[in-house]
Amino acid sequence: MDADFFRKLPKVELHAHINGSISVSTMSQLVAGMSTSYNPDSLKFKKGETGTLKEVFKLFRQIHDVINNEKAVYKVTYDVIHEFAEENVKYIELRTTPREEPSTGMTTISYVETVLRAIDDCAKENLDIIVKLLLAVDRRQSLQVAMDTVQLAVKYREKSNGVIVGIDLSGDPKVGNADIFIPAFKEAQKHGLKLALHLAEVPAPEETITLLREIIPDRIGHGTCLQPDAGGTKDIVEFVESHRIPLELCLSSNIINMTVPGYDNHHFKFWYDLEHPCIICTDDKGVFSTSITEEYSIAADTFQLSSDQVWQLSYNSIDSIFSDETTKQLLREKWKTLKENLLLKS
Ligand code: 6MZ
Repeated sequence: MDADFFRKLPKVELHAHINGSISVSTMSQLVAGMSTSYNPDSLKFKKGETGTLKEVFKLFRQIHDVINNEKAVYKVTYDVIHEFAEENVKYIELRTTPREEPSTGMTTISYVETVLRAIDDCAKENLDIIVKLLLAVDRRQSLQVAMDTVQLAVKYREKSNGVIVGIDLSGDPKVGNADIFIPAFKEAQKHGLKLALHLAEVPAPEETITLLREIIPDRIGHGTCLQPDAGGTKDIVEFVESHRIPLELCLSSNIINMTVPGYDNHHFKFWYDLEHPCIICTDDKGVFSTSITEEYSIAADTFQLSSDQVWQLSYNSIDSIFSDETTKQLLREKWKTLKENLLLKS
């Protein structure tokens, strides 16, 4: 399998934060038009660099300083969708935290409307990619803000004709206690929104088991420390396994921010060997200087996956998307059409 195989492989991306996915090209164009001292190269980790979670989250604050108006939000969203489409991602669920910026007049409402407008404009271009959106709750926020985000998601799901499909919980995993958001997550479930929660990105067994039992999320982001040898517990593993809660796994992100010591040690292996639903994702392709193509290639190299296994990994991800059976069937047909060509050539 060469680089071309991984690029041509049809892919699903289910864990991509919009502002973390910004490419150097987009960032350079945005910075060029601003009176800012930020150098686009300083707003990401270069290949081989690592950093603490504190450093990672400082970068997000700096990126937010640049993406502080609707025009920039539009451009990032629009460019990110095109970049994933170029990598043969056929279905993507982007996620983003509605943000207000009084200095530019941007509100959480105009933020969400802008992201949806960019998604809609891409759809009008007939790119070969289906784009859905999750609205994110940041762990730093209050329950009231989380409730507002759920209300926004409910309102704009209707207005966007179903582009918004769910709610994400993210933010610095070392900050706050996610238990406080349980009423908001229950409200989201009441309205039929799906939940993708960052859980156990760092060891947090009590928070993790409480959220699992109270909410039963539809997917887990990272799940780095679910297993006992990583700071989790047997009960947590049993819960996740018995409920078959899919895991969004972001290999390079975990290595770069040092929550996993090396690719060989990544929990992908633990869950893949259990035949648990595992989805390869990028997290923040811009910040971590990676791509979904590279992440598949790294997974294949590290865990000695054959081309058939890689194809199956990508194909099985379709089962975990937050869309209806018709969309899943459409994607499965697409994968089957593309399969023969891809595997015969490799
Ligand atoms: C937790 C993360 C994250 O929402 O402005 N985010 N949250 N763990 C991670 N692993 C490294 N990577 C990104 O995108 C940036 C926001 O996504 C979340 C953080 O809340 C960050 O501020 P948006 O589009």
